[in-house]
Amino acid sequence: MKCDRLRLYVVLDRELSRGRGLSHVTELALAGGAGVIQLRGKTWSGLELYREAVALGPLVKSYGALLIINDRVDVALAVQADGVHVGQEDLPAEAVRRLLAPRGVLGVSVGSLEEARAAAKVADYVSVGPVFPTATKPDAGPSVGLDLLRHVAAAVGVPVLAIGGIHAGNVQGCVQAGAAGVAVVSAVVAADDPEEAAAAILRAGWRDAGAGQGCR
Ligand code: TZP
Repeated sequence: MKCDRLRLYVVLDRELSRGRGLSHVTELALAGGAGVIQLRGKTWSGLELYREAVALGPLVKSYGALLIINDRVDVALAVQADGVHVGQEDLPAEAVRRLLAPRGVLGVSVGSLEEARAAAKVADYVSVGPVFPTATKPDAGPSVGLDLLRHVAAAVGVPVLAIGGIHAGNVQGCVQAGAAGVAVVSAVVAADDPEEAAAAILRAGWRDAGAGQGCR
């Protein structure tokens, strides 16, 4: 996986897109520099997810970005997405790894060092969060802060993403703590101008960084 693409990872959320279609928001996020788009629809039917993923696939590919499906390995395989992202309550990462082709990208959400160490044995990246308080995922638990991000980034041999409450004003702290990238929902999906919001996060986070910072 080209690690630089992980710098800005946008997680789609229909509830936050202010009536704009997800394809439209995705196109703007990609134009602003997002390297990964995750389709997440926890309450959606398989058919809804499948249809949206089919629509997004060629668009994401045309920008050289990755399409990741949240949780639903079956949908990811059916649409030949680039990979799957699972949380601690989803199918175990080892089981997902067996289902995905060896080169399929596997991401795992973690909220502790132990979870990160376990996930890193099979995952291509882990996301740590919520780093900062967020209203987007009320069941995400208390924020874990930059210290845990720093510890995870130092402990595991795969790229680490920061997620939760991240925007252009705090992304630099995440990068300094060792994050290879940031995963955001509201800062891009709910922005007045998602393209500029995406570009602003990248400018703020990687102004001084060399290529590959935070990559393993
Ligand atoms: N996992 C941990 S926090 C979170 C997810 C999906 C939501 C992040 O949303 P936002 O709007 O970027 O704070």
